This record gives sequence, structure tokens and C-alpha cells, in this order.
Amino acid sequence: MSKRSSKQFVVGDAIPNLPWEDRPEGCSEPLWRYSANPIIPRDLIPSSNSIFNSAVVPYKGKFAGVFRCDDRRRHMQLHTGRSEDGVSWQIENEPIKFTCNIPELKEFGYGYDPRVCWIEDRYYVQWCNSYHGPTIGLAWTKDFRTYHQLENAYLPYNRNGVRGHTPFGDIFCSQSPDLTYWGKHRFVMGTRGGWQSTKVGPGPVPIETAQGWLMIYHGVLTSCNGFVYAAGVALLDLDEPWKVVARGGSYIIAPWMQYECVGDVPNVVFPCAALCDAPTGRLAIYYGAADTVVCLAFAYAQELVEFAREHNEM
Ligand code: BMA
Repeated sequence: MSKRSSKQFVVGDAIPNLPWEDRPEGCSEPLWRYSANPIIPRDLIPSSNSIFNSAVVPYKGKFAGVFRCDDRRRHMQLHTGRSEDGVSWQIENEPIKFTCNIPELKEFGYGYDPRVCWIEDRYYVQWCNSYHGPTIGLAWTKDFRTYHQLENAYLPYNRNGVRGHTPFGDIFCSQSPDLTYWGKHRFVMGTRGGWQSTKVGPGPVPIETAQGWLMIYHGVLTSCNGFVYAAGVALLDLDEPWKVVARGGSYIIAPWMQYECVGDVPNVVFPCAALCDAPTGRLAIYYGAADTVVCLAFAYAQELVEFAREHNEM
């Protein structure tokens, strides 16, 4: 039975133990930060220089995830993490070693900015993978122990599903019947004014709602002191997700807190995962701050959709 027939606003499963804090009194923002941010310090594991831009999912009643840990050689690596409550994490000190029977892809160069998505019967991990330039790496796992690497989804100079490791970037949607061959590339959206004027790129795996796909995405502004990474929301058509239904002209989160403004790369918030408890529509959004630590923020899916509509600037 399609989950779409459900009367819930969000299509999906319940996560009864979703990390959550109520909106603080007097706060009218669409998104609010966890009061004990950051949840993961840069040196949680002995080898790490920084841990940020990471992806988590519900796993067997608890949580698991793939973490970006830049090590003290400043090599960008992916590590497995586990958590009972989604807030306190144990991250393996050894990076993930992908099982790969494609000779040309066996040599792992670097991996960063992972996303994790459940499809049918397994978790798919997608990350920025090095292959003669940054491209989109793909693997699946069922247990967060063995990861089976597949063909890269793209030619180099694509990542986050975003065009270009460049001073520019737009969001595209591509389709594949088998996760090897990709096509039907469709432009979704490009830059707009202000906080999203330099480039845009997708954030967490989009959330299916009764009104369309809720996409949280990052946008970049170039200030006189460099890039500023913020995040906003757009609503995409359910059946033709390259069609934008609404797009918020204002951000929902920008680097305001000290831990977002100070770090290896100042002024960065970079969401890579959003857990959603479908019956309540509560969202726990995981984001990297200042390319140094992992943070958590909360929102309601329905309010983010309303925000995109109310602040719509197509
Ligand atoms: C982007 C990515 C992210 C990073 C951001 C800010 O281009 O490389 O990993 O968080 O830059 O440095």
C-alpha cells in the first residue's frame, strides 16, 4: 500500500525516539537550535581534526550514520557512527573501507559531505568522491559494517548532486532505472538574490509531504570576507520533482552562533540530514557548523512548507 494514502502531512514512518526540544518560549523562527549545540566536538575521535557535514538515519530502534571526519593530515574521510538517542554519538576511529569490485574505483581518494537514504531494503550512502575530480560516489549497506560501493553516479565536477566544485552551482534532478545509468537530467533551480546568490545545493534527502517534496538546501553568498553558507527551503512537485512549487526567499538558518561563525571555515551552516517523525511532523536537522563540528536543530515539516509558501520568491 502506498504510504501516500496516509492522512498524515508527512509521508513516512514514526521515529518515537526522535531527538527533540520544544520551540523556546517567545521564539517565532521556523527552525530553532538544540540548546546544547554542538552535539559532536571536533576531536570526538583521536584521529580527527574536525567532524561536520554528516548524515544519520534511524537504525534498529536506535540511530546510525556516516560522518565526515577530516583527519589530522587533513584528509577527508567517512566514518561509521552509532547512537542510542541521536544526540550522543560513538564514531569509529577507523574510516570506512568500501567493498568494491570495480577495479578502477577501488582506490579511495577522499570522501566528504555524505547523505544516507533508505530505499526498499537497504541504506544507500552518497558522498563527494574523488575520481579525477569530485564526483558523486554511491554505496549501499544493510548493517553499517560492510559498505558495497557502486559505480559513481556522475562524471567529475559534480557533487551533492550539484554542478561544479566551482564558485557556482545549481540543483539538478537526474533519474536512473538501476543506479548505474543516469539520465533525464532536469534543471530544478539556480541562484537567487542575497543569501543564495553565489550557488545553491541540496541538503538532506528531501521529505515527502502531502503537498510535495520538502527540500532543505544550502545557499551561498559571497561577502567581502568570503563565502557565507546558509540554508533555506523549497517545495517540489511530488511527481515531477524538478518543478518548484514554492521557494523561500529568506533563509531558515544562517551562521549566527559562535560555533557557526568560528572554526576551520567561518560562517558555514551545512545541513546533510533531517530525521522526521511522520505522525507529528517533527524534524531533527543535522548540520555541520564552520566545517568543524556537528549541530542539531528542530522544526516542523508543515511549518517549513508554509514558510516556503509565505516567503515564496520563485
Ligand atoms: C562546500 C563543501 C562543504 C563545506 C563548504 C564550506 O563547497 O565543500 O563541505 O562545508 O564548502 O567550506
